[in-house]
Amino acid sequence: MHPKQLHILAILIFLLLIAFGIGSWLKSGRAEASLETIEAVITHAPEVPPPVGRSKPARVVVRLEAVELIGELAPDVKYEFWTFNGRVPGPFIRVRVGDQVEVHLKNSEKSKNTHTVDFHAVTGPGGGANHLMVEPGQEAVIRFKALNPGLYIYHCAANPVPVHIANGLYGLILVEPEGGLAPVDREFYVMQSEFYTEEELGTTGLQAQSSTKGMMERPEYIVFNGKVGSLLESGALKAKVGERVRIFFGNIGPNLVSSFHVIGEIFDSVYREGGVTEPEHNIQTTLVPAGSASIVEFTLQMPGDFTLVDHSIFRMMRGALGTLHVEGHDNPDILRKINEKERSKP
Ligand SMILES: [Cu+2]
Repeated sequence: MHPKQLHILAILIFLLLIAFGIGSWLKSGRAEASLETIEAVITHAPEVPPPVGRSKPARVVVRLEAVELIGELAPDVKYEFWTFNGRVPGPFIRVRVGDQVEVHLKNSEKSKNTHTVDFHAVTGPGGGANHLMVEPGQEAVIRFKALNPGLYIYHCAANPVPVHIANGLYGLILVEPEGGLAPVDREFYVMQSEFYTEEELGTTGLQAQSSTKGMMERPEYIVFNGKVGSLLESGALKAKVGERVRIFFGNIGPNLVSSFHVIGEIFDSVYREGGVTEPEHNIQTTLVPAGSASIVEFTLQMPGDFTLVDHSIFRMMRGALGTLHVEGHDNPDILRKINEKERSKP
């Protein structure tokens, strides 16, 4: 080939490559722009947002605010919580695989500390935490693509990370698989965590956070949904005989592994460590690592009170105790007390 022809050929290839590059750039831009924008429905524990119900990905806007406030850790026991949206745990976020999640993190102007979010559902350095680091009164925004379905933890990751987690900055995000999860009658959001205070368990008044006890892994309080008794009495979870229940159970730690168990129930299905592929069946107690989550499902056959515990059972004395109150018809074929006459004789 003549050198001049070669030259022209090279220019042509170069132009083609540019055209192709611009084309695919425009295409990806169009794909991003064509996504419907939706404001996320977010809920506080034990409420769960409704299923996503979308067959296509969307851009989902999630608004979080880091707020430091004094609240109740146990009756007459106060603690300065660091929260997302004023509550511990933070809101439940529900999206679907392929969604583009746009997270707006505001740090309240009343805050004294820098905060951020590390989403375990994010693929990328720091789970987004580097981009979301915000000073009091500031706001930062990220967009991430939900690549992997599952139930994930999110938590603050500002320095010192263990203290920001220990003070209450965590929550759960569910990334639904294609087609969503199987429908159930009731869904609940329960999250276990520890609190490390200078003063002993039950000391009244405002408690000081203790990093020394945190490092020794010696919590004073181990609770469900941010405080002792949050799921007891008027806070009990409620359902009816015949209903199928799903519990999204998170364990942030910061140190302890949870042996999650519901007294008097067997989990028909457990999606271990939050993976929403094939569940395990007929599980009595499921191990939930610190910084992980599990989805458990069961159908209610009996009325009464079913107790949620961490089966490292002394922890119930530190607060890890909840109730699922079930109403409906009795089922004596499954369980009943029998009288003297009915007893089988040897
Ligand atoms: Cu923080």
